[in-house]
Amino acid sequence: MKTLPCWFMRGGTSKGPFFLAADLPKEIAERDRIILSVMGSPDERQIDGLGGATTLTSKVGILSLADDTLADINFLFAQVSLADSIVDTTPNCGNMLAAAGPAALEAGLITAQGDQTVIRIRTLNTNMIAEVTLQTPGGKPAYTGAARIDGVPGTSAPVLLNFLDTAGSVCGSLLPTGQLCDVIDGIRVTCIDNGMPVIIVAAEDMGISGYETKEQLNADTKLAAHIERLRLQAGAMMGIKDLANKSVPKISMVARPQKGGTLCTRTFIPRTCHAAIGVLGAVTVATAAVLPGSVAHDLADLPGGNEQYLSIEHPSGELSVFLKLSTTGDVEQAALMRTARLIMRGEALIP
Ligand code: NQM
Repeated sequence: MKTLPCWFMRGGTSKGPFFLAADLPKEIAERDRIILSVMGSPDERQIDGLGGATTLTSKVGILSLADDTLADINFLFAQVSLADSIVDTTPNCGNMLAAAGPAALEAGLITAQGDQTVIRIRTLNTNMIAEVTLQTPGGKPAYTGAARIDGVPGTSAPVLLNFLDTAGSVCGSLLPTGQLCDVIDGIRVTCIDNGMPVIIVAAEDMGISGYETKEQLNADTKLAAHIERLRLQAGAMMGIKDLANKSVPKISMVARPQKGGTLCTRTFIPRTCHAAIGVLGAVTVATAAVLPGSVAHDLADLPGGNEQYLSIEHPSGELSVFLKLSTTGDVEQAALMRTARLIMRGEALIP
């Protein structure tokens, strides 16, 4: 058996093993063969690996030291397919990003700066830099505290994510079709990428209320087929290639807020409904909400002002996104809070 040092982390509402790039093969096909074996893919149950048999628990983080002064560490996120031998490193994952700092400290890649540590992390997926603030009392990442996020039981230490350059992460521009709103098969859509390529559509236009449970939506095979048709068309208009093998764009179906928040969402990532909403998915939906003329703007109950906390409602609660707008109404900065935890450390074994 080959042995691979491994830190199994929860980051926000996702979890998965973290590895050091130096411990993995450089050759991508060989690297992916090892990742698939560790996770137990392809297999919907991932019975022969560490994967948790859902998209949110079939994720991997790969860490290395940055070789420039803009970042401290590099983080490559990999979405591992359950059904196929696919390791997709196209998009970012803001949830796994929340675990990248603690994992880098645990692995000894970097050291803490005091009771609080600020790390600049480059996501190699899209070459985006985030400034991440961790609690590190006694030089170690804290996993206890009063911070609470919907979708995770209990409380923990906060991990603050400050995104510095998210626009056009995968697609190259914030509005990849050049429009705030397009019409596909008679349905108004907003195609947008502020950290995650997302197609935003009014839930009502997809024949749902937008307040259904994740289980109800996942059982709706007609809706799934409609979403995939829309995704293939909108994805091509967004310039994304090889859509069948990609985990982007996601589709967020939006409705008026139901629980005092800004906007209600049900997000497919992209073939099953998210139990909550992805971090950068939420940043992207929040960004659309502040842009007059977008599908999201029409349904949003906006707090207003140049610095806004937008509460993005989702099936298991809400995710608050802080947006700073320029005087011309462009989104200049996005930030939010997550929590993370080291669950296990040891060695993954590969036959
Ligand atoms: O959008 C799910 C998640 C994600 C990605 C997904 C994420 C993000 O909840 O930044 O966090 O949309 O596939 O981990």
